[in-house]
Formats: sequence, C-alpha cells, structure tokens
Amino acid sequence: MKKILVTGALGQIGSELSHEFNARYGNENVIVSDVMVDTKGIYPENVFEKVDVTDVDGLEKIIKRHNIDTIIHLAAILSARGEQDPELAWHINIDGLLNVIRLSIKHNIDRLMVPSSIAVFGPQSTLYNAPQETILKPNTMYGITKVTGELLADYYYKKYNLDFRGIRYPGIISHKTMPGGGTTDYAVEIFYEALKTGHYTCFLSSEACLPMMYMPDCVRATIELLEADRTSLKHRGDYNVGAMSFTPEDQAAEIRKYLPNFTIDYQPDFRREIAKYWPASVDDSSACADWGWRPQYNLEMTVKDMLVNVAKKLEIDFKI
Ligand code: NAD
Ligand code: AKB
Repeated sequence: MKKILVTGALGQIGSELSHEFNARYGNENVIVSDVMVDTKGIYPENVFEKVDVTDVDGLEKIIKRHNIDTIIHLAAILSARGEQDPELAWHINIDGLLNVIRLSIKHNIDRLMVPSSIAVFGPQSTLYNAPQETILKPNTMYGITKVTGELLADYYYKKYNLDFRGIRYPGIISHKTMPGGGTTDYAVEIFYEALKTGHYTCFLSSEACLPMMYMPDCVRATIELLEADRTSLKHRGDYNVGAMSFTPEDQAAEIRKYLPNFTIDYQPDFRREIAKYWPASVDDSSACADWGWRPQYNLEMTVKDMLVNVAKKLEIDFKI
C-alpha cells in the first residue's frame, strides 16, 4: 500500500478512518475525495479531490494523477435514504462500485476495500447470532446493493484476482461526523438530544435490538482487515464483525446512569420496518479466526465516551 484513495471521505466513517491512515501511512500518501466540496476543515493536511464515483473518467484521472494502488471505497447511500430513493441508491452503490472495480482491474490496484453491512440480512436469515453464511434476501434496496457488492467481491476475486475485502459493519456510533441517512442513526442522535433537551423521541421501537460498534473499533477492524495477510482470508467482502447489541431501551437506561432525568419515547416510522429484519447479533467467528478480530468497546464504555465528547462539542458543562 503506497498511495491510498478514500472515496466518500467526508462521511461518518471516512472522516475518522482517513485520519488514522494519515497517522499510519503519512498524509502525503492518503488522497481523500467526496462528491461534496466543503471539507469543513476536516483535511487540512491532505490532497482533496472532488469526484462523483458515478463519473468513471473523473475517478480515472485521480487514480492516474496520484498513482493510486489502494482504494477504500466508502461513497454510498445508506438504508433510510435508500428507501426514499431506491434508484439513486442502486446508481451510486452499484454503478459507482462497478466504476471502482473496473478501474481497479485496469490500473492493477493492489487492494480494494468496500464496506458491506448488517443490511445484507433479511426476513429469511437467522437473526440471532446471524451466521457468516446464511440466506441473504434483504428487503431494502440498500441491502440488495450490499449483497450485490459481496457477490461482486467473490466474482472479481476469482475471475480477475482482485484483492477485494470488506466488513459487514454493524451500526457505527461516533461523535465527530453525524451519520448520513441510516436506520441506526438513532443510536448517535440520542446522545445529542439527551444532553441538549433531556429527552429523545426514537424512530425505532423500544425493543429493536441491533448490533452496534463504537468508531475506534470500526477504524481498528478496517485497518486490521486491510493489512491482513491475503493467504489467511477465507472470505472476501463479507466478514461479520460483532462488538455489542442493544435496544433503544438498553441505551436509554445506560445514559440515565449519568443523566438521571433523561426520558425517551417512541414514534416508530418506516425505519422500524427496516430494522425489523436486521439481526440482533452476528457470529463473527470467521473474522476472529482469519484476522484476529476482537472488539474493545461495550455499551457502558461507549456511552461514557460519547457523553463526554458530545458534551464537549456542544459546549455543555458535563462531568462523569
Ligand atoms: P456517510 O453517508 O456518512 O458518508 C458517505 C459519503 O459518501 C458522504 O460524505 C457523501 O457525500 C459521499 N457520497 C455520496 N454519494 C457520492 C458520490 N456519488 N460520489 C462520491 N461521494 C459520494 O456513510 P458512512 O456511514 O461513512 O458509510 C461509509 C460506508 O460504510 C458505506 O458503504 C456504508 O454503506 C457502510 N456502512 C456504514 C455503516 C454506519 O453505521 N455508518 C454501517 C454499515 C455499513
Ligand atoms: C444504516 O443504518 O443504514 C447503516 C448500516 C447498518 O448499514 N448504519
């Protein structure tokens, strides 16, 4: 890995992962890109390229200009926004991905990393300790694009020897960049409302139990898989990774340990139907065996750290 291109670098995951890449590989070797131009001061020390991943020529110019040999392709439309505009989700998640794959083969890209999601599971999947291999027939367009991405990873690995890797991320919790249009976004929003108003109205139902992960674990998992020895990997773009699972009620109870007056109520909307067929937990034994995955953050540690950092961001006086 000499020169890394990150697409979708202004998003929730990209904006933290790219900084870890800077620390690890040198900021001169990390080219960050997004369809948005406003970098909001996130990348003072990187070359930033504005590109739409559905524009194959624009992407190719960047790959050639910077001699890119590794691509972390994060640009995507997430689940909730994807249900509001399914064709857009297909266009960006699949046409954009095919552009990245096409150019990876043409320019001999050494390693391509593309996230998958717990959204690959569906009504016919085993939803408790969801296995690495199970029936994948999701009922959202986002899930369909993620299953397609996983199948393309296997296909291009076998037919073109493309080193394509990916993790089925759970819902990611973080405090630097707000999540963008997902079903698990509630698990981040709740901290802002708890601190600002002491109350949160949740768009999922109280018993919706979903797998979640704190950003430091997400960044570490991504780097561990990226750097793993190719010969030890038995899967390509679809590693299950687990960290913690909880319902909105569990999370509210944990927040109440530090903000005793915090209240939550429920006004479920269309996102409840999305969450209903996502797993409560995942079996990540393949990730553990193949590249040594071990989570570090549980709900208690995540809630403490989030409250402290969100309070700092909102300039609210709060101490644990
Ligand atoms: P995000 O929505 O926060 O960021 C996506 C970024 O992609 C945004 O900055 C957006 O401007 C950019 N983008 C959108 N369309 C684009 C286009 N046409 N060309 C270039 N850039 C474009 O998403 P995220 O949470 O950072 O997710 C990154 C990846 O991880 C996605 O593939 C997502 O499906 C996956 N994932 C995320 C989570 C999570 O909880 N955050 C969970 C599972 C999987
Ligand atoms: C979403 O809710 O869409 C994402 C995901 C789990 O893929 N956070």
